[in-house]
Amino acid sequence: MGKGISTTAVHSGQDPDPSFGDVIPPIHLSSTFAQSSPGEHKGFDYSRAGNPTRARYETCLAALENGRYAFAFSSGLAAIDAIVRTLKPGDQVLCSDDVYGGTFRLFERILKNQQIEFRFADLTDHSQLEQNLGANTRYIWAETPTNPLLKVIDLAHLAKIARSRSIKLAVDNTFATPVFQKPLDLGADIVVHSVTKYLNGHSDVIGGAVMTNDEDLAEQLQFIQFAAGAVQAPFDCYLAHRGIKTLAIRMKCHQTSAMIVARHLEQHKGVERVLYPGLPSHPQHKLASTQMQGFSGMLSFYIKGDLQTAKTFLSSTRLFCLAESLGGVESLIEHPALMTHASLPAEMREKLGIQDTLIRLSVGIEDVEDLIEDLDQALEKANC
Ligand code: P1T
Repeated sequence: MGKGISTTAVHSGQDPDPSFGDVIPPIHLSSTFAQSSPGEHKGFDYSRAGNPTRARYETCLAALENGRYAFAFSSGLAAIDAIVRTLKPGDQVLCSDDVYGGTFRLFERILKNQQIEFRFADLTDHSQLEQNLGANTRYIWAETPTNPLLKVIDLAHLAKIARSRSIKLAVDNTFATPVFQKPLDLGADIVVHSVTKYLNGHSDVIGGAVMTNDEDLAEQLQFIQFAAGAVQAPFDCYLAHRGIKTLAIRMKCHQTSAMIVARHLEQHKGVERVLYPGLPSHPQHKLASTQMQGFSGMLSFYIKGDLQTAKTFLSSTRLFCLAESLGGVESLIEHPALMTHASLPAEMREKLGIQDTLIRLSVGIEDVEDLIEDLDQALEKANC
């Protein structure tokens, strides 16, 4: 098999089916599998434990991230939850301060009650990283680029610090995707994805995935997947596996258009500041240019004005759909403070810079001239 990511995406886990030679393997919807005598079967006994459609898809997921193991979960948050379930009471996680609001909510409102301590720090600042490591830190948890502020964190540095202290490094690679960033190659122990986003790419599946090369972690994750049961259903595995085939070409289009949109907004009189790792004005642009092979399709910006200006703008776009989520072929727009990051305490949002004028775009694969025209007419309506 070829080593390029497009080849992997199209072929991995997609050998023709042996029964009739289907080039697209059939979907195995069965919840259970016949046994010839107790414990004797053809490799699958019950679909929570394993399913042929899921197994093919997991083969592809692992290959995309250069991992040996992958596990498919029913959502990105279920995948994140499974990773933290490898910890025990008293253990600590040091997490990047800017993460998806739902990740913060899961950590602080559910897993914290199980006596797991979460610390949040700006991991772009290496002194904050060192200061916040404790004797019981078991995971460093990084989203990069972060959601929604697009901060870029130095994964090779984190991996070095983590390794020197026998801490595991977990990276949420949802925004970058393996097309633009491969955390395991940079020294991470675990990669997690909200498959709901770019991997599936068509806004019609909720899913999550965990990839690793660590045999011990893989054994624990497989057990948690089986025993806790938040597995991805076969039909959703099929859809996500199908979506992945076009991942590389979609990502190239997302990033080309996002760069054009970012440059356009940066010179617009109605825009205060644009956050996009591909812009030279981005504080970690240099790091992003070496750590990533592309800058992806997510960008945020501060609109000039106040909450009302932002609301008018958000209600005025026609192509950009006002909705949570990201990474689909269609462009989405949202207001982090009132939508995806509403679960963060107001002081934390303020401190981070998730203000009322912050707007996040997921730039889709439509014609970029149409996208710009849409943003311009909405900015005009908002009196910018
Ligand atoms: O929605 P779910 O599949 O459970 O994935 C959670 C998740 C995990 N990690 C990152 C970086 C994410 O962005 C998300 C989900 N994010 C959104 C729904 C959003 O609009 O930002």
